[in-house]
Amino acid sequence: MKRIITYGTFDLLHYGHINLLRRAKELGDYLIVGLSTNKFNEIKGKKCYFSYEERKKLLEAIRYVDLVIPEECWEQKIQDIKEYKVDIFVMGNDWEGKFDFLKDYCEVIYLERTPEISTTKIKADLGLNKAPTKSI
Ligand code: C2G
Repeated sequence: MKRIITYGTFDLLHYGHINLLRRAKELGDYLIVGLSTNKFNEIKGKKCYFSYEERKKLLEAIRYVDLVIPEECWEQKIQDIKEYKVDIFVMGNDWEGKFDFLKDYCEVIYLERTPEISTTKIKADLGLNKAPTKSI
């Protein structure tokens, strides 16, 4: 049983996220997703549209995802890899090289990012980057 782990915010879930999760799962048999909590997103400087619980529900509905765990800090990855007996750590290549220190604990693979889509682009295209409008 080859166990894979990846991490992210996965806000406004889109096909770029799905492409990543599908290819991550194809590398093994069991995919764990470390989902950034609301608090950790503040540390990452990310303002989420969906709450942690809402984002967790969406991820758990994806056939490629076997387990969702909270990602509360940058430093938990080594502990997670040991605790969940992870064989491969996977991230999109916008993180290329950033997690190479994990090679002491498991294989590290960076997968091609889906170029044309991002949560930021969705928000911009929908004009959601402005201050929230008052509900009428
Ligand atoms: N991703 C992708 N293609 C996109 C958008 C995202 O492949 N068009 C990938 C990212 O490379 C990442 C994953 O989907 O591997 C989740 O992306 P985000 O939710 O933006 O996660 P991020 O904020 O990068 O958080 O400790 C790691 C961090 O939690 C990663």
